Amino acid sequence: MSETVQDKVDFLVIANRLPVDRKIDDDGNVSWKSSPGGLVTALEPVMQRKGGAWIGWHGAPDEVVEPFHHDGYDIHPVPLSAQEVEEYYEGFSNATLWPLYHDCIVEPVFHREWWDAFQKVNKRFAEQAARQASEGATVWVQDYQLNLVPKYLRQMRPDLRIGFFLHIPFPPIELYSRLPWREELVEGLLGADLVGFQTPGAAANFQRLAKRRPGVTAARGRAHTPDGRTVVIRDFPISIDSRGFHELATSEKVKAEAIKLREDLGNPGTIIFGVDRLDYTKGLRQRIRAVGELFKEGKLDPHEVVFLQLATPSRERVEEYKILRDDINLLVGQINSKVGTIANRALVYRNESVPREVLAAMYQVADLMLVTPVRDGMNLVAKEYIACRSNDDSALVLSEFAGAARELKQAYMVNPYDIDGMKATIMKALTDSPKLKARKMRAMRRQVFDKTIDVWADSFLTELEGH
Ligand code: ADQ
Repeated sequence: MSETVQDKVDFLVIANRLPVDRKIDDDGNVSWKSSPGGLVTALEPVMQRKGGAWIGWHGAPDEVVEPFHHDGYDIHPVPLSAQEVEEYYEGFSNATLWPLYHDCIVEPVFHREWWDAFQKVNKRFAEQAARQASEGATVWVQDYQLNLVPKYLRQMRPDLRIGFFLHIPFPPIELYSRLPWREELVEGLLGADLVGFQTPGAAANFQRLAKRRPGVTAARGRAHTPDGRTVVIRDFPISIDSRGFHELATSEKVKAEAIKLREDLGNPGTIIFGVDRLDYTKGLRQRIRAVGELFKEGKLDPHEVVFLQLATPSRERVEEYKILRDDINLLVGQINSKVGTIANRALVYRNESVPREVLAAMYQVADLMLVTPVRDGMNLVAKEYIACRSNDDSALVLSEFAGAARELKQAYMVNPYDIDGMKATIMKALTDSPKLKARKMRAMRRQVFDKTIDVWADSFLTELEGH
């Protein structure tokens, strides 16, 4: 396969971010390393097979980076100015669409100048794809930041096969209707041949909206547009590289890491674990409050039980995220000042991101996993935990508002808004018989190992290419 960047390719992925991170060594040499993520793992082999390209932002503002070849496929960095990062990314994507699509848990912010930037940047991504795609190529657009790309790209290149996948929920019409630019965004997605969602409910919400567009008819997962096209609307629940996670978790290195971790935590009898991006959709406030109360009421003994919560800093320049960070710090401090001792903290909270091996070790030592989002498209953490566990004596507490709840039906389900209910379910998950827990874990493991990330990518692309 050629090592130089190709003029045109048959397969393109467009995502807000590139699948690579820049590394600069001590001598100032620059190299790009694949970022360890499920999407990259799933799509790399497809792109290598088809000779593809990835279009996305490289993560630094006000800088033009030339295209380059990486690990068998091409990378085309799209430049963004600092103002565009503020308005298109932090603004419209993460302070307008993100909260709106997550049931308005926090108030979405509407600014006309953010909308202008959103359109401009989406057009830039579409133009880049239009330049790189060969006749009849397949283009796969990822996520809400690029909501308008299918329509723009269709206008520029009607010959292309265009797929779009939304990684986050799609809200009901009553909430969506607040959006001043709702028509344009629905039209944006209708530019695709295939629009994929995490759950059937999200697909149904979009279908209802599509039907309202003048001249559009939509039923049973198909919308017919006035220009004579058929848009398929369907759910494709995303998953993880289950075998990869399992192999990592059972490697000697991770086993050693797990022993060390357990020691660092004071060799407690039970470890409760949570790991999330520090985001208000993840239900951290509710989860920490519930576990804190169980400690305060003496139902959990801080000499026996440790709650380890990891939260990766995220979107730190968006106001709601700063408020959340401060709230959580306060809550953790309040709990630890009342329960446990200096040597024995009940709640170990780390506001950082950890390498994959460390995360796998944490899943390995966690007797109970808490995944309690107030709304989540899928939630990969729940699936990663199942894939990493070789020990059946463990339990997953899962919010019914995560897309994953549709598949991991044997989890201990909770409504995160119901703190008492969540406390009771946590106690049940800790005290149920090992036999019952083992049965639940086995059923969930079958699910996670059957429906892996490559099954997800293949089924989406098979549907798109058969269009
Ligand atoms: P996210 O909202 O980012 O994804 P999630 O699906 O849980 O949520 O994925 C987070 C990923 O980050 C996981 O792979 C997890 O292991 C990793 N991670 C989190 N905290 C970490 C830490 N402290 N250190 C290291 N790694 C950490 C969006 C949607 C989800 C959807 C995914 C994929 O919001 O609903 O499941 O996309 O479609």
